[in-house]
Amino acid sequence: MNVARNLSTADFQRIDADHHIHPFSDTGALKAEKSRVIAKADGVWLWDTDGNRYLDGMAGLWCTQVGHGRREIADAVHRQMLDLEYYNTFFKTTHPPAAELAALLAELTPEGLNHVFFTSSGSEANDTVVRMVRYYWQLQGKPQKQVIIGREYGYHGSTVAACALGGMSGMHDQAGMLPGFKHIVPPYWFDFGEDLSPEEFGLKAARELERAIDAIGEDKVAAFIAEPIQGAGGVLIPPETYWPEIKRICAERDILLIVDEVICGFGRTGKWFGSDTYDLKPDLMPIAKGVSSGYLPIGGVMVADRVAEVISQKGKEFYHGYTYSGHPAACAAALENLRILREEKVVEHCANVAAPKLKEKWDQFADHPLVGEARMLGLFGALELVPAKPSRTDRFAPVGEVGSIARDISLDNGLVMRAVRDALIISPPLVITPDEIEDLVARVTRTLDETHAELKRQGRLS
Ligand code: PXG
Repeated sequence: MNVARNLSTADFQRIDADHHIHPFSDTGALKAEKSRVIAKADGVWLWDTDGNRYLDGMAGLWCTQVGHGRREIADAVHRQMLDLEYYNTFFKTTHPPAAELAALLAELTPEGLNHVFFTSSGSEANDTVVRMVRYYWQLQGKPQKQVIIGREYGYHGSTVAACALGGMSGMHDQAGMLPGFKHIVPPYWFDFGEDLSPEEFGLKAARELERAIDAIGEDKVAAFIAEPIQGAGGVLIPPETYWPEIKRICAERDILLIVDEVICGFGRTGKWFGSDTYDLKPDLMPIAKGVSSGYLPIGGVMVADRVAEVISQKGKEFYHGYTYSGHPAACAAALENLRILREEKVVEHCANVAAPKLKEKWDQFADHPLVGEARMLGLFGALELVPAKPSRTDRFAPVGEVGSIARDISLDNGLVMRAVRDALIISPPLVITPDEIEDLVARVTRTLDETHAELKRQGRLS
């Protein structure tokens, strides 16, 4: 594996620690800890440079819908690069893959979303959202409508505007908060529900939007942004009452609805989009990740006809764009990935085979002494780790330590899960087979048992 450059795992770890600043990582701690060096992947499996094999329970980073190592995508990108490796889409120019992908996305995304602005990532998509929303309201003669309301624990990316849209307080503390953004409570019953039923809490959380609009003034509020299910925030599946109430409020108020489908899109919820699962009609819909299964970086903003028409009929030049908007090779990767999703009926496999099987097993984890809640929809879920049951208020302190311990034990068991606070998160490739699900579940079981034993040893459990 390392023959080409003749470097050992230790060499990679050393040059990486010396020169590479990693995203969302504690650089100092990482130097001491040594990174895993992932060198190969196929299907749901990853291998590191020492030949250890891991089941990729996070689909890369919530993106590898069709699994790793699909030669057809590599071949499509290779062919495209030989024809046209790069040209821009500015100044009255297009190229075949960008045009084709735009039309295909119009076909696949929910009704009424027939236009796309291409970006290279979800963060760029959400920066585009901020620019587009403000431009839209200017064109509507309401330039004072600028405030965008999001949610605590929302994640919309890491550029400056996307960070402000999101509700991660640690990020705001480092980045500084921009004016014009507001966050309301997330529909996270397990942590915020107090003594309400999930249904009562869903209504209460949704009505915070109404209260926020009133407090800020409807004439100043441009839009509400939300993920159908909050991913990086901890796979927060809203109570059933939540989205209908949000829809009612958005319909009654003069604001746009932005549905961030960067994680939920392209099959994760068992339908093509989270908007299909919750019957949402977004005005703007950022996408990324699953559109290319992560094979090459590409994202975009799907724009509803009613917004696109205002921009094209009332607008002039929209001063916005990225060098790589609609990059030909990235579009080719997306086109081939979408062909696979459709022709191999990957979303149907997720909905009818993989998700029901994983959910049946996942629900049983709720009986484990360490698990306060096991939640799952489509092919993503979370296990809330708690010191005592059935309490939802008694949590480990400091928050996050136990999650990290469990995540590390999971890796030792050859399963990549992610820890969010003290929840373990899973989001495997959508093509995962029933046998691989059995394997995954066995590794989760071992991880929970070993974490339980380790916490007892540390005296964190009575
Ligand atoms: N929106 C959502 C809903 C996301 O989850 C972005 C936008 C930004 O996309 P880019 O492509 O700019 O990263 C995301 C990204 C994690 C994790 O640890 C999650 C994301 C990215 C990195 C880490 O859960 N989501």
